[in-house]
Amino acid sequence: MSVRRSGRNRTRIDYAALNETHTIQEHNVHPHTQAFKEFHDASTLDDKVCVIENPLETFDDEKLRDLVYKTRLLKPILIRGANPNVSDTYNSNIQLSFEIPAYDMDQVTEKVGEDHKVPVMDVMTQNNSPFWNMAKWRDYYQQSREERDKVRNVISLEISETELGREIKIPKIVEDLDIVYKLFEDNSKLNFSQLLDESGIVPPKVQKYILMSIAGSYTDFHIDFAGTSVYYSPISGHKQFILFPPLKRNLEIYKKWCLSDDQNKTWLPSLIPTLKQSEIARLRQTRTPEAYLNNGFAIDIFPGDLLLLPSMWIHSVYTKENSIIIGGNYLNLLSLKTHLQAHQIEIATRVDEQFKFPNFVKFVWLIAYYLIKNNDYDEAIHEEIVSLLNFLKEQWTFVSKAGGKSFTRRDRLLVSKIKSAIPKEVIGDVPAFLEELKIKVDKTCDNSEEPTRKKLKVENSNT
Ligand SMILES: O=C(O)CCC(=O)C(=O)O
Ligand SMILES: [Fe+2]
Repeated sequence: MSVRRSGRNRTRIDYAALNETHTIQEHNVHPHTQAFKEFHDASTLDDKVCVIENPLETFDDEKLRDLVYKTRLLKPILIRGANPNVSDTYNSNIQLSFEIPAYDMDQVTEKVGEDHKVPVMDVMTQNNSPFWNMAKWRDYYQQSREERDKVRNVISLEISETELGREIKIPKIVEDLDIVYKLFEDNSKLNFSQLLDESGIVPPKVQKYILMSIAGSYTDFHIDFAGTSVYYSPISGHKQFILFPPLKRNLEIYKKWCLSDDQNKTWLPSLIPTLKQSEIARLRQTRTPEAYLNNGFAIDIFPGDLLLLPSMWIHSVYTKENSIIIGGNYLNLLSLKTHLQAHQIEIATRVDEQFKFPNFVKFVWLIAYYLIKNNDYDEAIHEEIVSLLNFLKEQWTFVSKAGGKSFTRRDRLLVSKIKSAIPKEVIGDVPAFLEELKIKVDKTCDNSEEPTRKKLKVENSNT
């Protein structure tokens, strides 16, 4: 199982200093809560999110698919009242295929299992505490505010293999987009799933999480692992997100902030300057997606809503009321380039393995294999495929140039890690495989309006 958030690099809260000015109760308030609330008051949604609310006509899977492809999954999509099981808010014109039962905490506990282990985050330190199971968590969740010792949050409990998980059907659009899910799908033509099975490659468990948050919980700014896109749908409660688009300069600031020692003292948005009109004009010239040209914003998420968060958006989350949410993460072809970029950011910000997408690099090789065998790509994802080829070439170059005097112990470890990520038993000879991929890319280049071969040079990505 992959844990979704890291407390790494975070300084401990100085409780002694807090004691001088705060009451014990206030120890449960994360230092950024106030700043979050002020930010929230200051912003409006405008055209920054595609909001589907009270549609006059049916909004179904087909319409959502059109919207996703029109926006290339670059802009957040929020569909209000999408879950028929949340009858208070459900809008019957919304007819999307997914199944998320609206269980309360007792039912969730029963369906997950009382003894099931639960990774619990201490909101103040943002670290996970061991030794919790569902029964203990249920008892804690049902306590009154006065009875609780601390504010705790559960955001990393994957439930695919529980009774609850088996009852949940993820949104059809997510199932269609999730490229790793596709690898494991039964496909008689390619028999891909059997090949993976024989090679001992198992599906990553990241599709179905249950999040259970006590009011006052706060999850500080982060990018979800491998820049995965997210679906997020509350059953109960009230959540608030602050979102920043993955503009290059936002990512640079984010990286520096992650590497600094004082995330608890520094409110990330205070480091991000407001975009000037002249900069917006310049970014437009560089083909920066229109959906990225904003200064960050807050959104409220209610029971029955379905939020589709695009790849690599920087976000923090505040819990207004005790909340239960079903959500999940997925890699998709439209966002392949940003997934690869997010992977480099994780390396640069020294994210621990346990907080990463499981076997990410292996899956990148397998995605390439799938694309070659399935002939499943076109001009629409041209740039993504070029990035894919560049990334894999780089991996291979690093491994094949391994050795020599300048190689440190760290380099050797890295080489063995990169080597073990190559699924040779599936893809066969690596240079031949890369050549095959290059030929395919060249073909799409020929059909594309993009500047062609120049793009194939291996970009230096030592972020
Ligand atoms: O709901 C929360 O507190 C955090 C949600 C989130 O962004 C995540 O789990 O990655
Ligand atoms: Fe997140």
